[in-house]
Amino acid sequence: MENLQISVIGVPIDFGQMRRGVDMGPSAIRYAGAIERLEAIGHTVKDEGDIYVSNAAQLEVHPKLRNLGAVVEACTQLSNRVKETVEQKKFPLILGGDHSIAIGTLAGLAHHYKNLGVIWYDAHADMNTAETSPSGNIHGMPLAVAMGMGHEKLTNIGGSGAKIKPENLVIIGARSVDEGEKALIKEKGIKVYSMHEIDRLGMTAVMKDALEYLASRNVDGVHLSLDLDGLDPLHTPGVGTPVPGGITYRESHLAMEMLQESGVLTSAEFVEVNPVLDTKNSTANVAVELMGSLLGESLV
Ligand code: B3U
Ligand code: MN
Ligand code: MN
Repeated sequence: MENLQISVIGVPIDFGQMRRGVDMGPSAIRYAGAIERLEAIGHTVKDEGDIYVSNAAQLEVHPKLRNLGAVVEACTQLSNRVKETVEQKKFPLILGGDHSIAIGTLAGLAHHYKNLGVIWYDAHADMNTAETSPSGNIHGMPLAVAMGMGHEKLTNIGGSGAKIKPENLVIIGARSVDEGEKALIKEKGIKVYSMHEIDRLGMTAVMKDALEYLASRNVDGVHLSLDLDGLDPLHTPGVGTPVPGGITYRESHLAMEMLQESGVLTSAEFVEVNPVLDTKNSTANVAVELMGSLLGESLV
């Protein structure tokens, strides 16, 4: 396995949804030993600290795009940091924060990767716009924004236009998808491995197919965006919107190991860890264990 230069960037934001505390995700993940774990594999790890996000309650009342200004500010900073990290030939590892931060991550990656593959590991499709969102929460919108849809303050982060192509995206673990998102998935022909496919085919076949699909698209990099609510809440209870019937702990390790084996991964983010909703920091612990499998830890 190749030893990487990993840059860890924390994004302590909870404004993309309504439950406070997910801004403590980066601290919880560090506390769970992320840096040491990756160093033990043999990687050179630099903790770049957190980007600055004011944790003051936002005054902005925008019922369809909650805390828009704060999200734009954080994602703009993150986009620049991710862009610089890639330019320095380092591997960006982003710690959330709620999933709205993926808007910044993907905008930063898009400066370098013109045909990026994205693996979205999540119970949700995160493909709403202000018009289709049932909640007004921006953490349910990052994939729509990255495909160039939504408020222009969001789609213009890191430059105007789409940052990823719908045909270069795979979603794994979906089981709570809104009507507007279903219509968009159909319209764009997006590859989704819902819980149905995972149950029916098994995770081995799902990952094999997903990786073959991305390879057939000739992607120039692969980003993993892992929302801890993709797993079953039995394993990762510390998330804002748990959905029962999710991916198991072992299936998730297998998915990470297969992604590592493929050798195509170029960046990753772990989001939605909310230690306030947790006991004994268990969700951050799982995040760090999965990071180990993703980045080359061997079992024997
Ligand atoms: N699809 C719903 C719920 C949701 C999305 N992402 C999370 N929850 N974590 C929405 O609000 O857009
Ligand atoms: Mn989710
Ligand atoms: Mn998500």
